[in-house]
Amino acid sequence: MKIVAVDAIPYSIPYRKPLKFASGEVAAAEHVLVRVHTDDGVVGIADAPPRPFTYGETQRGVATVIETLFSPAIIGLTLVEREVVHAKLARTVGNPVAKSAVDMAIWDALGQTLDLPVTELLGGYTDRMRVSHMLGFDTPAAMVDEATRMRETYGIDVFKVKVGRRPIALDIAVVRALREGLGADTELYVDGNRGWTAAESARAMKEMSDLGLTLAEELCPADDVLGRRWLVQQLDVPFVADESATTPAEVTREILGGSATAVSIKTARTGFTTSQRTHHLCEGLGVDVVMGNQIDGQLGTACTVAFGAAFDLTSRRAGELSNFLDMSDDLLTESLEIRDGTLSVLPGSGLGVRIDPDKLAKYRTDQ
Ligand code: MUC
Ligand code: MG
Repeated sequence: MKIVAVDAIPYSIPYRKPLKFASGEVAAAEHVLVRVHTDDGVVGIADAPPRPFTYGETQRGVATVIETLFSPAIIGLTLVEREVVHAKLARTVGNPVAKSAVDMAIWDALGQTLDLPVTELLGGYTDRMRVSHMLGFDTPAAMVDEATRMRETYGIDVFKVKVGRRPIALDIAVVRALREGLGADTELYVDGNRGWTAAESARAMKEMSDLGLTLAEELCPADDVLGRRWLVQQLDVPFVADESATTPAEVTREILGGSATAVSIKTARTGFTTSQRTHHLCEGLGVDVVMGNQIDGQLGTACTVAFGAAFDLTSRRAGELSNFLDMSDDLLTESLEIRDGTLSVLPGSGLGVRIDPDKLAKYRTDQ
């Protein structure tokens, strides 16, 4: 159970179609595979997707902070000393995605060691989640086509629509086309990635008030403190904090300050250990949770569904679990399968996933 080595392996897999949104664009999964090795020969794995436009981390930075600071700090600890690991990693400021991958790889190794699924160690509430698909910027017709294809092929009937462009009419036209094209029963919600001002957000939400949206996420910057509170007070749907609530402390600040009324939990940035803290906080505060997507590949998605399925609150809403479908390939030996709009937790101990060594050799960029 003792940690003897930690690897951080950069790799790059192109997307078939880049995902575009108000704060950036992702054309390739330039992530870091993290492996935690124990003295019993167990290898836990997790994925770190650097998102410079959200947290300031880069692929090289993630690999370097793990190799130079995190690995020496945790070698010699055992897999059950997760709070000691948490405290040691917390001595470095920031780097949420790098810390989270180390944390989740330790949980995977622990699950394998105990021969139990991580999702059961976390909470074991259910074994699956409904899937929400995220639609990046495009023309109304192309976005309706993509949503229709997702519904026909995978049974997905919940869509998060990226908004935040100017003029606001561009995105309103998309959401209206989606509602008309998909019908009244499809769930639609919007995510602005801070692209609009509070006033633009209020106007857009008013103009879309007949479209039956269920959530609005991060439409304007949380730093515009009073504008954001003013916006949130006038909405009749939960307002989801994503980039503005990346730690339990930020969640507390956003919710108690009236700047959000729901929270996106992303395992890519809070791992399992801190996501547990955020979940318990949201439960105590009585706010909705969405399991978000950090534009994850299959390994990251396996982590999200393992956590989301572990609790009642996190499994109630559809989780954002499908963006890996846009990647041209992946690293796992067996592909995740979305069926009838649902993704099941993988069976087996730990996270239940294995890396294909040929694929890793093909896509790693450090050799
Ligand atoms: C999301 O929910 O915002 C896009 C940017 C980011 O930070 O995460 C993704 C999805
Ligand atoms: Mg978001």
